[in-house]
Amino acid sequence: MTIVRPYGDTTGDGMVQLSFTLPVAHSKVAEGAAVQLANKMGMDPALVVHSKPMGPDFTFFVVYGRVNHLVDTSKVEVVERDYPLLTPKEVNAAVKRGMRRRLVVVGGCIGTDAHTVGIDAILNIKGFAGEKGLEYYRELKVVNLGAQVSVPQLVERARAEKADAVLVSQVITQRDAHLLNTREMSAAFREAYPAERRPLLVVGGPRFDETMAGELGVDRVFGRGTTPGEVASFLVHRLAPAKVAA
Ligand code: B12
Repeated sequence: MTIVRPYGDTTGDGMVQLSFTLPVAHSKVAEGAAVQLANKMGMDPALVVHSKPMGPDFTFFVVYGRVNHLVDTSKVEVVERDYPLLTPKEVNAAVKRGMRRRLVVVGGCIGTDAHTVGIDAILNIKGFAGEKGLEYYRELKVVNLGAQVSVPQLVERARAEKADAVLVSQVITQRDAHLLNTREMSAAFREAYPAERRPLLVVGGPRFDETMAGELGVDRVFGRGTTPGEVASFLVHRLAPAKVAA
């Protein structure tokens, strides 16, 4: 069974819920406009189940309704994890054997982005979702540059620290800032380093498409819900691979 439909009240009834804001003052007309939009998007019938003024000139809506579209799960393209998940102990052992020195990670939020909670979840010792962050790993040296790091600053620090991997977080996606900043960052590293010496480039954030690594010029993209263990395992997989199995 690879063909599925959304589920609301009964299996396969096609019911979905959608939220959005229109630049229209809260009114009956605004609600009608919301239904019209939902209809044009293929929801029929569509019911406004929540509407709330967002200041005097905008309205936020939640619309519930039926779509007729089918989804074929056999045609879905995703990035599956193609490396084993290791424990901190296994990561440390692999780095020690494979690199014979600590693996250096430089991380931060670039551009004007000040959302540090995500990168801290990965790097800080306290970690995320019950897992310790990369600072906890004895064989990893972590340099967390924090928020609003410029690309030149990041490149300079990566060089100074002899970084093996550079971890960048981008949470703000307004006007595709996350994509533009990531492309700028990866181009700067390609210019600053000979290909074989360039550090591994990793970006993460809640609204990245994980299939876009190649397009963005980075080695891996991590999306929402990423845990530090996944990142540490990936770093070892790419930087000390042969030794993982040893
Ligand atoms: C907390 C927060 C803030 C705090 C940030 C505090 C801080 N020190 O980080 C403050 C109040 C400062 C803030 C400010 C702003 N914010 Co804000 N903020 C949020 C909020 C509520 C939560 C973000 C968060 O902490 N998530 C928790 C972490 C753990 O999740 P995460 O970031 O997704 O990280 C995980 C993964 O994505 C991944 N990951 C992330 N980074 C990386 C990096 C690597 C290398 C890897 C491997 C993985 C990885 O791993 C993490 C763990 O799983 C979100 C809304 C939301 N609910 O998400 C809005 C939100 C991100 N903010 C938003 C906005 C608009 C702003 C402001 C512009 C508001 C304003 N007008 O001033 C400013 C911008 C400031 C700036 N210069 O960046 C918008 C962004 C919209 C958009 N399309 O870009 C959001 C989505 C709210 C909204 N719905 O409008 N914000």
